[in-house]
Amino acid sequence: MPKVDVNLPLDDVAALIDFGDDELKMARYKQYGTAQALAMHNRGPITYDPDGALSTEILDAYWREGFYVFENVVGAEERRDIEVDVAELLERAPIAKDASVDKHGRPALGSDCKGRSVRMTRPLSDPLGGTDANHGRHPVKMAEPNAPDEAPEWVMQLLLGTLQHSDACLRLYGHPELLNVAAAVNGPDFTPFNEGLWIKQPRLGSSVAWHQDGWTWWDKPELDSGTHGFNFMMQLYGCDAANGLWVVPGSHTKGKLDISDLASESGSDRLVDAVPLICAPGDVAIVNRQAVHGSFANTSDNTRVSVHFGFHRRKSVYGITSGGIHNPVSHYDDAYIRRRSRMLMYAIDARQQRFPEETCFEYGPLADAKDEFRWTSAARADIRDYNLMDIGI
Ligand SMILES: O=C(O)CCC(=O)C(=O)O
Repeated sequence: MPKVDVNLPLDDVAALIDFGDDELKMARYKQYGTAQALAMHNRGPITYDPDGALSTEILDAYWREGFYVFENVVGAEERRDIEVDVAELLERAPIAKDASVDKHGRPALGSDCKGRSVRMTRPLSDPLGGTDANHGRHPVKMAEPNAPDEAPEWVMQLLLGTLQHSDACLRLYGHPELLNVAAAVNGPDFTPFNEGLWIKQPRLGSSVAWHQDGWTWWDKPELDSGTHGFNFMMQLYGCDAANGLWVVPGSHTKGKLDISDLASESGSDRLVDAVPLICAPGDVAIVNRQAVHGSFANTSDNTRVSVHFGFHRRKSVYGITSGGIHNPVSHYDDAYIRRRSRMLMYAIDARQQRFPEETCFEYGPLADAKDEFRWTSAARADIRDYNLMDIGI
């Protein structure tokens, strides 16, 4: 099986990469958080009630905690496809932030995209905390361990518009059981949000400062725990307290929280109530976008590759003018939502071609136009820069 190559000599630097004076506190925090996470009742396979609906227990746990870990969803064969694509994407990463070539001198991944694509970061840094980026939603700076001398100057942290770069990610996007979950959580007329591939390379991966996603509905009377939607996060190699996402359980029910206060009360960026996602390869977490979440610099030996794709309720996006982070500010009318939703149709067809024995998901809103959306070379051209029409709210 090809392995993601991070091009870093590991043995002699292992002992040097840590959180410095805070290393012991960090180690205890990770150990405690892991125990708390594993004691929660929000993990297990995707199961159904006798009437065929997603299990009530799963839905109750998701709405209570703000996240759920679906175990063993993506099998070895599909993970291998994704691994091959991810290895290739990393080979094509720009050699530096805003560079137009990769390390082989070829046009870099994303260099010909009009929409947002690659985010390069300094190893183990926090590029967002304490800045105005993303409507200022990351107020607290995270600890930044020293990078090893051998580290490259830049590492790829995120690729957006993933579905145009990886057929394997496109096929995952059409996963029937996950789309059943999306329908159960957001209603059968659920809509896309956006897609990203998050990569935390060992001893290099940078942090993502604590935040709550969403900016559109916080002050509106209609706000409830699900207004800003959710993300699925498929873990290619699994994840743990060192390289994974942390979530504050229940925080999605509390409206917009003051993250600076949470950090002050905690005495550091180690938020006291947070727990890490603990996943095995092929597990898929569903994480409410309103939950407080973030991830630390990855000082561990383990790579995290998370394939993210998010969905909204139609009523949260229909008729709204929003954007500005993932996509240009746009008005989300019927035509816009329908055009963006074609990605689901292509994904379902691409998946059917690869896994013909599976029963496909029926996406109601575009069921009348199935034949328009076959996954062909013409379709490949049609989805170029599709993420300019992400549905950010
Ligand atoms: O996976 C991560 O480390 C960060 C993901 C995140 O912040 C998000 O999806 O909003």
